Amino acid sequence: MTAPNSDHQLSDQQKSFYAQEGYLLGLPPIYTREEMASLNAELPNLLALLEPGESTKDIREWHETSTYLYDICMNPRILDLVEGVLGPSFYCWASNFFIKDPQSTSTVGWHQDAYYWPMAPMRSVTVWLAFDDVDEVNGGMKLIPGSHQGGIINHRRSEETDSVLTLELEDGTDFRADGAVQWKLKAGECSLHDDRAIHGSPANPSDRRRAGLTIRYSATEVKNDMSVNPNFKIYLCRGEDTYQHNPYGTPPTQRYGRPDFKPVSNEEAGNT
Ligand SMILES: O=C(O)CCC(=O)C(=O)O
Repeated sequence: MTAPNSDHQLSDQQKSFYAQEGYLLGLPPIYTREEMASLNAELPNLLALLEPGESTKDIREWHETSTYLYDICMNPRILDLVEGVLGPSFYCWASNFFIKDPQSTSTVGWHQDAYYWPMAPMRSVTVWLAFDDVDEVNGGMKLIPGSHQGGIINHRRSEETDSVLTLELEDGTDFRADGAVQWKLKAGECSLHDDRAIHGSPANPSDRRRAGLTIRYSATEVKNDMSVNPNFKIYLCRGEDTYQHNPYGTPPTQRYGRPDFKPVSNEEAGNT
């Protein structure tokens, strides 16, 4: 057994739980409440860059142009956690807000991230960083433990729902949702989940906002299909990139900025 030498290095027990169940909760906080309050106080500067007709879901890959987000993605406490599941060499390639305002009817349909992403092999992890306290009352995420071991299921089109995703899985037909784990996080805490794990979230009928930032990391062996997601750029976080499969982005220099590309749709961009 190897003992972790920092708060955020995963123990052998946490690594085997992740391998078995496809997620990790109960991790030490990334940010204190005060730090999180100050990050939240900055958020309006980013929201101010949204154009008419856009929503917070359009804040996608803005870590490429905002040190505000890039610094979060490169936080060594987060990288220690990610290294525990991906190994020593990995990169960051995506960040995206999932914000449900109070009384929002918006949902996230059940899905597997890997179904959307034109990337192989499937060795990616999502960090879901809570900007608010998140639980069953304000539309917190749910995940089916062990579902990452069942293979990738064909997703259906979901035009009749309030889901922010266009393709989803159906409870009872494609899988059973009754064993789902409920996400409960305090602001400043995060979770990890496997790119094949089935997850989603209901509406937020409460008076509390539910905001989280997803950050996606992949092992350097993972190659993106540029013909499907031509905007793809990587930022090496740890180790060495001996594969050189993917194009590199340039780290941002300004605090807030937006990239000059616009994905046409989630499906076409290969994003969730
Ligand atoms: O924030 C949510 O409710 C869902 C997030 C999600 O689907 C993801 O992290 O892939």
